[in-house]
Amino acid sequence: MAAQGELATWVREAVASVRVTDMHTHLFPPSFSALQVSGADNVLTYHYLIAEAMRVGQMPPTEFWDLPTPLQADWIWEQLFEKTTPLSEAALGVVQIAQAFAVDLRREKLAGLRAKLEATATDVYANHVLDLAGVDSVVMTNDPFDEIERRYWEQGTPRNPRFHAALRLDVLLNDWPRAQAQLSHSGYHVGPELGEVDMAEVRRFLKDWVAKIKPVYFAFSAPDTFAFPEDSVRGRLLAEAILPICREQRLPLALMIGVRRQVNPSLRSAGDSTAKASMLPIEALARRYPDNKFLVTFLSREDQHELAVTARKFGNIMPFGCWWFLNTETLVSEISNLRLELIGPTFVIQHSDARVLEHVIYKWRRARKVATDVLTHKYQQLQDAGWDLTREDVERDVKQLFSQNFWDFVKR
Ligand code: RAT
Ligand code: ZN
Repeated sequence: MAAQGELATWVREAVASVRVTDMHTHLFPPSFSALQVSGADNVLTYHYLIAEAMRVGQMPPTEFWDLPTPLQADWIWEQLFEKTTPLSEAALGVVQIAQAFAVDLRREKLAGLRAKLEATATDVYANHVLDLAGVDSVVMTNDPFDEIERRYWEQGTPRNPRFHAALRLDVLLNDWPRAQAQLSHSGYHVGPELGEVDMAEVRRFLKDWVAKIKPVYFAFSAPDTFAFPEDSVRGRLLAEAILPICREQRLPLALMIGVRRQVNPSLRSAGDSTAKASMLPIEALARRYPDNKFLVTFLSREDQHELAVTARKFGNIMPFGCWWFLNTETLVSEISNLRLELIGPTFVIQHSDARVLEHVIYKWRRARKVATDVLTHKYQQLQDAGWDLTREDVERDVKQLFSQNFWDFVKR
């Protein structure tokens, strides 16, 4: 039996050294140069920080959007690091990125960060940043309806093997007129009616993209009003195209539910919000399609308990991460505790949602800190109950939570 200090050391060391699979990001490899995002100005103009800076400064959003990126970064710096103290999760994150690059942000300011971070990343730099974060590999968000991105895939652009693909189907499921126009343009014969023949063409499109990018899963985000089954374009596309192809290709479908897009359009990328959604569609999907696998995350805090309970009922549901507005120290701690209490270590503890390469540094540092606290407490209870815990147990659990559960589910 470990002494208390020893137990805490086991957990701290296991969590500090585990090689993470970051299963949902918006990162691209350096070879996708027009899409790859890194460097100080991009760190500062993260949409999480734009929303926060707008609360401090008085600039009308239209004026802000007209500025070139370096001036936007300067303005955000002034609001969040000079006029106020960077206490929010995202602002603290900037300070932690700076610390990882040995920049004393208070003294060297934004110029210091600009000097150390690479705005045009090479593979050497990307690998260095991932290593600093202890991230073994990341999963991208790959949109087949994005003109620029499509070109990279069609040219067979080689990529850093630490970047895995995921096929993101928001346009297909949330904006059928646009998807239909683009599918037709790319040689798939789909009319607006979505009859049998059109559906077969959508399936052909999905299979072509599986062959092209070899995704580890399909994904889409949906509003709080998401319903299933449903006699709608989305409901039919899911039932007749996406789920059958996922089954055939043995790919999970990731559902990200509860985002209210553009509640304040003037904030553009920072204008989305959250609302509680229903668990019934997830229950229906898992029950009706036992041969499909579902990676599931919800954006509202209120949905987290129901999700954990639903995962108890269906082994084909894998809850993942604490998404977006939930990725705060308080809520990750609460949600991770709740999940451990209801389903043990059988979930994916976190994903970063990094949009800028350097984000992985602070997002994973935060995730590790919270996980260390939560797990130490749980293991202590277990030991107090007389369970002879070993260091190997701790290492196995940590590996499962930070990487293995995801891969086992993908490969199941
Ligand atoms: O977390 C974010 O950065 C959001 O803007 C979204 O990208 C969200 O994570 C999504 O994948 O839709
Ligand atoms: Zn995301």
